[in-house]
Amino acid sequence: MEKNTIDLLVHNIGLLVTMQGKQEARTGKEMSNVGAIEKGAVAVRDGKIVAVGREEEVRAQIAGLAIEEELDAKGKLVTPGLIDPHTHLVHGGSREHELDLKLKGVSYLDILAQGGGILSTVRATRQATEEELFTKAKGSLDIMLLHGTTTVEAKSGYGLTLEDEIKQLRVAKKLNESHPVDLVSTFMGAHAVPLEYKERPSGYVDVVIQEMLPEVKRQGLAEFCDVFCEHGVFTVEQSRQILIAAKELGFGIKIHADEIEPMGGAQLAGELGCISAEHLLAASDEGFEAMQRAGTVAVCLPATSFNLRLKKHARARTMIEMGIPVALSTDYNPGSSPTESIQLVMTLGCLNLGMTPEEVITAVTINAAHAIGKANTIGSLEAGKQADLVIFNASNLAYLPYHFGINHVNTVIKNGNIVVFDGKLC
Ligand code: IZC
Ligand code: ZN
Repeated sequence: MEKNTIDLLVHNIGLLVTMQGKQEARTGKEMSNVGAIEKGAVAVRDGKIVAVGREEEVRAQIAGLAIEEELDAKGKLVTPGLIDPHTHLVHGGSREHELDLKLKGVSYLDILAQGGGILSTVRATRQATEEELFTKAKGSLDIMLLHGTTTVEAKSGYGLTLEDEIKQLRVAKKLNESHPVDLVSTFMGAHAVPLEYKERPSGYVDVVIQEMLPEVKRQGLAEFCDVFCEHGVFTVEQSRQILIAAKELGFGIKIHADEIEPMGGAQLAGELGCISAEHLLAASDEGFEAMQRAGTVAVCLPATSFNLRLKKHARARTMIEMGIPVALSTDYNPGSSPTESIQLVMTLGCLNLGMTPEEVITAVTINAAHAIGKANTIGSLEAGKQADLVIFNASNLAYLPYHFGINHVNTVIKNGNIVVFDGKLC
């Protein structure tokens, strides 16, 4: 039977950005429709939203019900919980030693080709215990939550043996079970060719397809499979083989496409019907057309291009105009994007990709939800969806990307529970 009480009423919201309206992935001008309401309120019961809108309307809707707790938003800005749809959350070690190489002009792919980069994190991750990986990733998840992120996609890909990939995925599963932030897991055994297979990369592709994918599926440890399709990593043909095998096993599929070299990864994403394609700095118009036809979400990662000192940016404006839904993400990882802050990414989305504050908030809420197949439960504030919302120390959307490099979060509500209050974890 329905409870006749309201667990939490968030009221006195100055500007309530709901993302109400079209719930399919948003493209073109729809990316500017953020469903903003002045003087708003949100009523929550059992972790879900029961009413959302202008405060007087919400109060009328819930009239007669006892309200267990009221939270005064003090006229501030409220948005849906932010979604980070592309991270390499679970890993051992860090790579600050690469900064010096980077400053000397050594490229990301050259560092990898010399056995560093991803492969140095593979060594650290293989050496780490499950507990050590858990503690480190939990620290990062706490930082993400403090910055307003309530759902995170997390990839494996630093184990590169069946056992070590499973170790990473088990950590993500345990974090999902124990941390307020929800995790969505992606198997990325095809993140790099391990040194053991340096002379025989096709042998490693066989291991990924024949051993790893079926076992990860059997243990139910990942929803998605991703491949790093890049010069010197996995070819388009190898990526195709792996993603087709994953699709046949029932995984959703994703691809790191055309980040540094134009490889045809975006075309492959469209051809195979990937749910998302990531990076895309070097993607061609043909690649974009294929993605547009397939409805593939473009996940742009501007903190990565910033950190790699690339002169180029993903062509977000072109994609938005072509009708490709654009999402934004941190790409949090120890090499090319050591930051947990989705707010920094929002600033870079504006300043480096030319997106407006409205397009940016769409990209980290409803479109990010689509990139991980979760738009039926998160990504907007609507009756029936999860009560994931953020109160910012701001009165309008533009203030978030404008005042950059700091944390604007005041309060985070996750599944109806206050988990960050006054900028601190509860
Ligand atoms: O550890 O460098 N790009 N994978 C693809 C990464 C960056 C993560 C890393
Ligand atoms: Zn990545």
